[in-house]
Amino acid sequence: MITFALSKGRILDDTLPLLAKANIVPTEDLKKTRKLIIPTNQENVRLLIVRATDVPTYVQTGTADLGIVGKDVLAEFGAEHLYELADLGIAACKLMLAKIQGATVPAKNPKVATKFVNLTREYFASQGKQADIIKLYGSMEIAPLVGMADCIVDIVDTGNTLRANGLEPYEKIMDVSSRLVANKASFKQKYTQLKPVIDLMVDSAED
Ligand code: PRT
Ligand code: MG
Repeated sequence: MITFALSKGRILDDTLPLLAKANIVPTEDLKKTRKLIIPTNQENVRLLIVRATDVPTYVQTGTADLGIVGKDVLAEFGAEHLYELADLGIAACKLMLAKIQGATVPAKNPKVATKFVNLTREYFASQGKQADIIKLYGSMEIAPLVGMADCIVDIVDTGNTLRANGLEPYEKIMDVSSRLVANKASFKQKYTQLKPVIDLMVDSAED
């Protein structure tokens, strides 16, 4: 059995065509079903539909052999625990520092709200700076508006969400796209089964 961990939302939409090119087609309409373990047309391939931030955990524990996850989530989790097999180029965006339009962020110990605590700490440390990091689980944009933080670290795509909240990006931390990852033991033990699936997905991602 090959088990894939995938997250609903934007990654899934871009992943289904890649799976289809590897001749892996879910037996249920993922837009409609409430099932979280989804069989496919291939008897030995199934999909687990999990939270985006939980994909690395499913793969690291070997519950899933393969997963597709944003580089942001992977880097925050600690990419060294998994094999990062390929950049699929899907769900592209940027991890950025953002602040209130026209505001200045204190040079010393700014208060930074984010769900990417590790990446934020590493980014400030790489610049020889410290930050007071405030962990949030979503809607980071609110934090500067209500005076809880000087700035935020969040994913930016079009920039519309920042603009709609009177914020602006000012430093890019990293470019993000989704990665195909594998459990280290599975990759070795199931190599002959996994190899063709990985190759087909990577080839179709490059097209
Ligand atoms: O929803 P849940 O808490 O389960 O997890 P999630 O919100 O992290 O999952 P999901 O499916 O929304 O995102 C999964 C992955 O998609 C992320 O880990 C990123 O790698 C990638 N991705 C690509 C994005 C975006 N684009 C994106 N625009 N993830 C989030 N956003 C959000 C962002 O957080 C912000 O609220 O969209 C808003 C910004 O978009 P713009 O276009 O207004 O700039
Ligand atoms: Mg979401």
